[in-house]
Amino acid sequence: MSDMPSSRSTPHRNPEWSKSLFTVVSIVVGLAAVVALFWQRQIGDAWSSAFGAHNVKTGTTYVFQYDYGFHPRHITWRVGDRVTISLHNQSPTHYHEMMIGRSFDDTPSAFGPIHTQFEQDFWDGVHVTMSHAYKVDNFVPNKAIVDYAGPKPLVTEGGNFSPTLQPGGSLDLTFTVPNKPGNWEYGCFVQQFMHYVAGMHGTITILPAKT
Ligand SMILES: [Cu+2]
Repeated sequence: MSDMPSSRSTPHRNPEWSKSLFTVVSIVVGLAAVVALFWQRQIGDAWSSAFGAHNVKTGTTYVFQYDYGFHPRHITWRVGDRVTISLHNQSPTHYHEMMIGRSFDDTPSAFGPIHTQFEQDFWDGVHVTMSHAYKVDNFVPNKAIVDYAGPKPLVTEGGNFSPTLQPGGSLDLTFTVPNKPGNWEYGCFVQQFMHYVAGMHGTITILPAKT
């Protein structure tokens, strides 16, 4: 019994010890918060891809190009909605384009087939208004019906509908989402598909018109 009081005889905690405990607890809580945030994002992404929790975009969708990717990586539109893609090349050094389509057109090369563009061009037959064109290297309208509001960029022939922006370039494409529901892809095929391979692509879900 004589040793009982001694085991309890710590009325004052060591202040150094509580300070370091506080630090450790803060770090653990901080890390837990970061992990939770990432986890939540993962779950969110997995949930949207598995169950199609669609955030239908109306009005303007800002699409940013960088070395090498697009932000956002997924867009959902609805047939019949009036929408604008506001495309911005954020790269300080590289040209980037944006094609929208399905499956690939292949060109043979010494290293095997190279995907040069999409086999099916989303923009075929679509009425598009291009505006605010700035630092556009060239633009291929392909089979889209294009109106130019403001400066008209250098228009070239051949291949999918695709604006190619210089570093810092931008433009707006306004159109009514055509009756082409389903899944589409967008990508940058610059430098023999290498931008695409490096991550420059995303997906578009087009929902049927509201009935
Ligand atoms: Cu690119």
